[in-house]
Amino acid sequence: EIISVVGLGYIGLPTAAMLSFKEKTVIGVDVNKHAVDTINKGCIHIVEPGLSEVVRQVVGKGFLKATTVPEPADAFLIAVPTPFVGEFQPDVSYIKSACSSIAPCLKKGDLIILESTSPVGTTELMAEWLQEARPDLKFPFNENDIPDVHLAYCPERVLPGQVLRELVENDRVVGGVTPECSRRAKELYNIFVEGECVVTNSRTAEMAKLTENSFRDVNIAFANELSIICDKENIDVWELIALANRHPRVNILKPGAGVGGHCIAVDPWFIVAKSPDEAKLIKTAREVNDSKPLWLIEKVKVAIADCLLENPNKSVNDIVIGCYGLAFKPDIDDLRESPAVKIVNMLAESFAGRIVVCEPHINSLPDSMNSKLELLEITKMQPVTEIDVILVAHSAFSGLFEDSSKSIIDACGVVKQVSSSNNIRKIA
Ligand code: SAJ
Repeated sequence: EIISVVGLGYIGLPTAAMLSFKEKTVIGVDVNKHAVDTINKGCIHIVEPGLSEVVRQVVGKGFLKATTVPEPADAFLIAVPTPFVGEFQPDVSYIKSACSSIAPCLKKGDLIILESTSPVGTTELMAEWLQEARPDLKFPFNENDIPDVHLAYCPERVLPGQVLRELVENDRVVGGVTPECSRRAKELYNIFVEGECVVTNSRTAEMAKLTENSFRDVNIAFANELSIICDKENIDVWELIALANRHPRVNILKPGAGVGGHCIAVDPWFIVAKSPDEAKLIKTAREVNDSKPLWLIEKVKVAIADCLLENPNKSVNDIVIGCYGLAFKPDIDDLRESPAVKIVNMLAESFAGRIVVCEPHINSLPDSMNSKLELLEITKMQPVTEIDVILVAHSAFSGLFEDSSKSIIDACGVVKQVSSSNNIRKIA
């Protein structure tokens, strides 16, 4: 049995690695020649703990190879990106291209599984695209069909940073277009998944993925809204949440600089785009989370104004702002869709003084960031800054601010000592 994984990114490559680790012959396909060449050397082009070791082994043993042009296989697993375009409309063009590229390789009895996060109905659309490309084969359109090629939607649910463990341990939702499609897909996941593979139809499976990430987004929005209300009411939101969470049926998430990454800040829009009148709460949660960086920037501006008032001899140009953290969440090096990056860039545009940035997980700032920003080592920050802005709760930052007498804007609860208000803590 040969399994082809189309799309060798953050999901496709670990999945290909796990399948080949179980001694299956896996052909990885990606349009990115650099990624393909890197993998064929036994190396990886993404960052994920433990992955490079597995890829080195499976490529070395000949179970995994990568190519830019699809080859015949018995099962095709599609894990390509589904970004949004314009006014938050999902872009399924990568899935469409993946379908066109594998269509010539398909034969009777093959299985195709879509893993990419997708709007409801995408698996049915795939059947249409594939049917058009291969009129000689029968694809499934409803649960009563008896197709030549089986088709299912099975979303990934792994947490970046823990992908290898979660790929194996998490339960999977398996949404076959027909019951036989589900059975075949479940059989494939059983190769490496130790969690339960729960069967449903493709539309429910598509919605399940969007629901999981929207649930998290709505709950983070609740925490972010609370942090803004508490700031106004002069209440420490972290203490408040800890107290409320002692209730047996309350479990509030953590407020922060906003919601980043390429999943939670994107997927809810796939629901909103299709049901704009109905998805009121989901849309509002997105807006609450997206507006948090702007609210924090206003807090920094107030801190700058206060600093100038307290030091009449200083001008804006003399003030140094220290920003702590750029990653989209704690203890990772991934800056994609990071609210911290957005905040730091916007500050650089609007603030005349110096801005120093500390991100312990990277060695240089990406070219896309404002050129006036300076990356400093953690120990070089405190001696030069006037105002500290903590954007990511990296473990490396804990305990760093406890003796500070500076103006601190703590977006993510790193500072444990509370004095005046929650978000601008003047620790005197
Ligand atoms: N965040 C908060 N407060 C919290 C939790 C998270 O502000 O209490 C922020 C983080 O700082 C980050 C963003 O939310 O900016 C997203 O982080 P995350 O850890 O919640 O999620 P991701 O994007 O790394 O992964 C999510 C996971 N989904 C859920 O937990 C429901 C993961 O299981 C999915 O597989 C992944 O999205 C995906 O690929 O869809």
